[in-house]
Amino acid sequence: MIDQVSLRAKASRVLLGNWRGQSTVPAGGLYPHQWSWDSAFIAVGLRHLSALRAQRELESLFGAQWPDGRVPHIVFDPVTPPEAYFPGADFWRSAEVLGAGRPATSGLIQPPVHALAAWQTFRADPDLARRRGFLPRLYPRLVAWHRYLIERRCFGGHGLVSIVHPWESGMDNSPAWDAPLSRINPVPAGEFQRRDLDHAAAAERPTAADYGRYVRLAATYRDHGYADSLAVHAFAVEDPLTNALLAASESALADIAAEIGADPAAHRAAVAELSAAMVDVLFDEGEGTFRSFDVHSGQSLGGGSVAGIVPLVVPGLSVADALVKTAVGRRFRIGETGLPPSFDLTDELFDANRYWRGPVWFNIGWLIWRGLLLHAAHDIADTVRHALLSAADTAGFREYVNPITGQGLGARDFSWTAAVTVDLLA
Ligand code: 9WN
Repeated sequence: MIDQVSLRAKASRVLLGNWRGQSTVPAGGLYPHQWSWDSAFIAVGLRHLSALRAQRELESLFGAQWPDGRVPHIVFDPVTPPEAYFPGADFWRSAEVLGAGRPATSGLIQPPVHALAAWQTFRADPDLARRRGFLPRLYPRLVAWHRYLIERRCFGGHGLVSIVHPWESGMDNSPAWDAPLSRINPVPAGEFQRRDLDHAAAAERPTAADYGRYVRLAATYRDHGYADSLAVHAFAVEDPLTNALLAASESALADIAAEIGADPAAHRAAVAELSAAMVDVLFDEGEGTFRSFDVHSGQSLGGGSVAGIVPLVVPGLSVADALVKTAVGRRFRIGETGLPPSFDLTDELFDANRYWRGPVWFNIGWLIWRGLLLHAAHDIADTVRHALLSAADTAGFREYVNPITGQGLGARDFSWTAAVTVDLLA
């Protein structure tokens, strides 16, 4: 039996403890800056504790938006020592592209869940949001962000967004990326110094070979001035998670547009177009899941990734029933455990402790919970909700947990684990 009052108090302490004045760090030691999709999930939880802070969380992130519309995946805290995280601001050198006087950032992106978070944040306190002009100020920035994705990242000709680095997927070392990554020549481990292993066990993090390839891809992008073209990007993948969150965020943008007196029609049309393209190009009917599409090889990737069932968050998705069936089937067992593993439990690549190759992540659990509710799978949604709350409580707001034993893994006092907890309790 969960003590909801005490769990909320504990989660609030974590979330407020990671607040740094204008935004929240994902976790003090391992991730001492602002991360893009973390801030969105954080805002969803923070809105119940302080609607003002939740608005600021998103405003500070969009304050670092690039002129081309991209929202960088990391916004560096200028007072945190450079050696606290690798790759830091000195690696990305954003000032060389943006000029001086702007926040130092990375040049990659992360999944576009921000409009969804902005709409939820607005709804927590509409009066405050209206007084502060929260949505009228954020809306054009959200539109520019989505436009960057649609206009600059559609490499496959399918009307779908490509990610150009595993870090952009948010699911860094998912087995789904093994094939495209294997073509990348890794930077030798001696040429850079990882900092993550100062804070988390090596067996719970990406391997040295993964990191060498991450660094190669990021350095190549940087050395081309963060230009987006297939000639620059050796890794270009249409990922169901990114595209599903874009569709869900376009739906939220339609609500935002209606609230501020703009025309929501284009956003509604975008939801329909994106979800039709996803079903057409990425849906694997036989497996009942979405796969990624590798633009360079023309191959489908990663049928075992939980990213394939996250499109449940898309309103009106035509194949939602098939996804629910997959979610409760033997590969994910969500109906029994309530805890979505990040990779197919029956696949030989499943690794219960290693980052995005098996463990349960709370932001993904939250998205699936929302998706199940959206498609009227209320009982399963309730099982997921209870299991997430209990796992967050037992493990102590860890970054991820082992899907079989529930053992806590990765960072401690992880912000989005706490944020999701607060939202699930609301
Ligand atoms: C690289 C901050 C981020 C999350 C990602 C997660 C992890 C970073 C890292 O931490 O990635 O962006 O250093 O491993 O994979 O989803 O946003 O919490």
